Amino acid sequence: MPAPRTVLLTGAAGGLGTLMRDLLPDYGYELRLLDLRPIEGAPDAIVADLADQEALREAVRGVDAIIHLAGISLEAPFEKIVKANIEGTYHLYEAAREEGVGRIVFASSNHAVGYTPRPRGDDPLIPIDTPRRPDTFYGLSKCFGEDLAQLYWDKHGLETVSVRIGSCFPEPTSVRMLSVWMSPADGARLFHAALTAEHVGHTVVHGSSANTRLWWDLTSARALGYDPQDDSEPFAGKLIAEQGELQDGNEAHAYLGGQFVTDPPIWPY
Ligand code: NAI
Ligand code: 15L
Repeated sequence: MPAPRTVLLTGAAGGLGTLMRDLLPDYGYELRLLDLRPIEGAPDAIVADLADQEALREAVRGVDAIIHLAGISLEAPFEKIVKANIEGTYHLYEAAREEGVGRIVFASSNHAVGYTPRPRGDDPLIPIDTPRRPDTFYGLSKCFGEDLAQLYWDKHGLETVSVRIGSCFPEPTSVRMLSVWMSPADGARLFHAALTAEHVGHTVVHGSSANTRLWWDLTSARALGYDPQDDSEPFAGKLIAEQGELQDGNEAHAYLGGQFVTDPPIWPY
């Protein structure tokens, strides 16, 4: 597959979308932007809801690949999750199939497997084929997205890399994040690898930097050519001094999904 150049970035107004709008052009991509919300300084961005099938079909026409970030990114009532993340992702895949787009990079999440106990001591890293254990309706919608991706590969030959993103923010802000943080620069490296690796079929990868306190296995991401350069460890001293170490008896510290297991942040809209 030749390296894709024109890439539709859905969710381009969001936190991760904003970071990637800055970073991905350096890899030679021409980005077409889409979001429910207008983007300041980007008058050409497509303002559309994932429910609008006509708009999606037009948006994907002629692109080489799609990075699909749009959707509800926190916990929400089931009905809202169904509309944005389940039906919305289905509409995007249908548009891509109809317009012959060859590859999608799907923003899955650690919360698809959020009830997986975090490794302690000498426990092995969480493998990529760990059983699904969603911690929220939000995590459940990411399980759906991964299965949809598998179906569209098996049935239609549309390739996907599903990236189970840990926490991609400019800096880690909690002790848990020290283990799952993906620096924005490593995020761009991983998306670039996912867009350019050959013959990915449907591949699921963990998305994080090469953190000293890593909880999960990065082998399938590295197999795409991803070579993470960052580590959260320089942030550890300050965060641990402020928040303390993760505690054995605390349920919010017991699982990969952290606080999503006990008290998930709620989508505000
Ligand atoms: P965000 O909430 O900042 O951005 C999501 C964007 O999607 C927003 O700009 C919103 O307007 C747009 N959107 C929501 N519903 C839409 C709809 N129906 N139609 C069109 N656009 C819609 O989230 P963030 O942090 O940028 O995450 C991006 C993606 O990556 C999300 O799918 C999230 O689930 C996933 N992810 C992010 C992680 C992170 O650390 N930032 C971790 C794991 C997964
Ligand atoms: C996610 O899936 C969320 O979209 C993001 O906002 C963070 O909460 C992240 O997971 C996390 O687990 O830190």
